Amino acid sequence: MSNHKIYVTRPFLPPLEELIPHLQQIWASGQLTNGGPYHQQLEAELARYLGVPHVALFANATIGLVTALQSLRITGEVITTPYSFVATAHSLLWNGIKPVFVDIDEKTLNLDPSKIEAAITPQTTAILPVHCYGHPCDVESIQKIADDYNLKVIYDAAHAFGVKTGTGSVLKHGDLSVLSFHATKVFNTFEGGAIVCPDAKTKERINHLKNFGFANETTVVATGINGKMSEFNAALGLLQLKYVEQAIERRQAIDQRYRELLNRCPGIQCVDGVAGETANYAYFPILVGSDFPISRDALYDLLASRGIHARRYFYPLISDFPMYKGLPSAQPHLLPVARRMASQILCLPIYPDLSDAEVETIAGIITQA
Ligand code: T4K
Repeated sequence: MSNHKIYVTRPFLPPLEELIPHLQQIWASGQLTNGGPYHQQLEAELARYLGVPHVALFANATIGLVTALQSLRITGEVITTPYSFVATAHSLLWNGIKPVFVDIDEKTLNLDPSKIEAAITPQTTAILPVHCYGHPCDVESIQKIADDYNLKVIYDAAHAFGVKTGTGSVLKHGDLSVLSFHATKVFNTFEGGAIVCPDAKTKERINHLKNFGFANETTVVATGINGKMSEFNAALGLLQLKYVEQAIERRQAIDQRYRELLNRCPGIQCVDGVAGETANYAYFPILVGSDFPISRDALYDLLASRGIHARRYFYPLISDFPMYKGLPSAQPHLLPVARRMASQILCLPIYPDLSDAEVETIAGIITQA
């Protein structure tokens, strides 16, 4: 195993020969992008698979987030989590919006609803929570606060492909949800993303915004951007969709095996999802406590020395990056839980091609550290 690198994730790729007929079709039609047949088919099939009203495909989730905020005309201040990938907060700065960081819940590692109200000011217009690792936020409590204060809710659902709670798809909550189909995600189109829209009118506005603002050949109704997904990426998505259940099943088996091997390891805590959810096993996060024999970073280095590239998602906190750390809400003492989690987190490799033997080796290195 020493010559064989293991990464935190590896993309699931459908058989190459299945892609060829689609490439031939794209070549024959000459329609490469701008809402062609593959784009339309993937939007329809994803809406059906995910159990959501409408899906608007995007070139990636970051442009999707920027556009989602634009489409709802969000301004002023937006409450969000410091414990995420930096794209979450960047989407606010790209819209000239001030991020207001609020601490996270220590069990779910998602925005803590009990701390949101104290951060609301007359400038607050929306909440931008993240379903971190695909574990659902407390959507009911967040919606109640949004209703009480007349705020919009945009979910960064980059990790939450296919996740369901007792009431169906988690993607139906809030005003909009944004998915990522990046190569590292459970469902990938190499690069890609989508906005889940509640109705056709909202989707129409989003379609204009992702196509420079064009409503028709000669009418520009908004300062749109180019956020379109190409036919190639959409064809990849249709192929992925055939195999995604199988890929999630394998992820679940890996998740279960890690838990069996690590659950009794002193100082290691496997981060749990929420009871009753249909999970997607996008990540396998563990917390390395102070009672573990070595530090989180020493464990990260130990694994790396054995060719295993775990990742510290999400360390550093977004609020520690230079463009955010001067904000009043970024002050370290205001975000104690996020800070503790960022110092203890380690995401272990999880992807369909990871073998049982590799999972056992990784767990063995941890338990013997
Ligand atoms: N919101 C949230 C909460 C997010 O997590 C993300 C992205 C976004 C928004 C924005 O979504 P997009 O605009 O990207 O659609 C990766 C991804 O680039 C990023 O999409 C993802 N979140 C983030 C959590 O992880 P890096 O810089 O850690 O990726 P990288 O290139 O180091 O890849 C990690 C490992 O994956 C590599 O060590 C090997 C493996 N890998 C990666 C790529 C790209 C492959 O095996 N093949 C590949 O093609 O950010």
